[in-house]
Amino acid sequence: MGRGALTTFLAARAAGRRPCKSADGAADTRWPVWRNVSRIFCAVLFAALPCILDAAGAGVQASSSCSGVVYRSVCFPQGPISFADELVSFVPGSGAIDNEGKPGDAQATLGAPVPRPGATVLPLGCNGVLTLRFTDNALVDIPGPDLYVFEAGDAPEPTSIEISDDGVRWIPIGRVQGEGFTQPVDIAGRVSPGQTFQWVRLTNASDICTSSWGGADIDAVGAIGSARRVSIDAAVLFATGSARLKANAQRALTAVEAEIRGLRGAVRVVIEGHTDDVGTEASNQRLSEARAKAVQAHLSRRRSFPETARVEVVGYGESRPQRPNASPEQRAQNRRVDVLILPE
Ligand SMILES: [Ca+2]
Ligand SMILES: [Ca+2]
Repeated sequence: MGRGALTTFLAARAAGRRPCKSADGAADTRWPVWRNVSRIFCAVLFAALPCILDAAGAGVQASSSCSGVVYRSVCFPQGPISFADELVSFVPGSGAIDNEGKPGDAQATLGAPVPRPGATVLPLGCNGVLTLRFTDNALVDIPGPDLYVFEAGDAPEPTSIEISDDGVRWIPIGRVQGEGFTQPVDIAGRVSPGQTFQWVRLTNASDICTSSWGGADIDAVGAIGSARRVSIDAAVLFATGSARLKANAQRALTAVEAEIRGLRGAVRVVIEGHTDDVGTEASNQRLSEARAKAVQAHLSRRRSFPETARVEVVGYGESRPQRPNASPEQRAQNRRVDVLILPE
């Protein structure tokens, strides 16, 4: 490490910043030699695990300019819940193998990006399609980038992005190709204000897929524009067909009520009612609206909503199932009340 680099390093420490990586991540690609020297310096001088993690790209700390956590220089205001939670499906394309000739692990794309080296990623392969879902959060449009695809290959390849609010109807967002490890995506102009999305679909852009190792290597997918989502089983709140809260319903609402009470600043709270597909569409629509209103009224009586919160009630009937309504278990999962907490 040269004198200039050492001065920069110490200045960063004095300023309370983490010196292993620049604020915009430029050091990772512009000065690879200094990056390695910095890692050794960090390990020897401070023996600090967070420092090593940061140099490796994990980025798990809040910073002065980020209210959540930073992963590889990208701020995720809602922290670890920002990332995709569930693998819906993966259809590998040709050449969907890693450098050792092994197929990737689609589960590895869930959760936060993994520190490298040794990161497990998913090669999409030529025409490969990966569908993921957010469950404890949802994607929403905010000013600037809303979604990040963490791509781990040395030569990131174009990937088409689609999003959906029901897993059936898909909105094409466009094609992304990052110059580094992250690929920012802005959904503005393609969605309605305040609309939330749980599904994301990544498809390898086949027209440029020419190598034997086709497609991008996906590490993680995170929503920087993220709404907190809490789903409550309707069976613990209501009797069958009823919109009157059970006597002990408060027990199931305690956790989300505590979250709502803790909200600060301008936020939007949306209470959504959902049913399965049993009965008529019209009756399910009425029931879902009535149940969402019952939850909102109950929380209002308890003065749970901060004055700065804008509260909305929506009934979606049977139009947004979480599962295909193909079994009693799946129908039960679709009967629910969702509470979404969004940035204003
Ligand atoms: Ca999540
Ligand atoms: Ca945006």
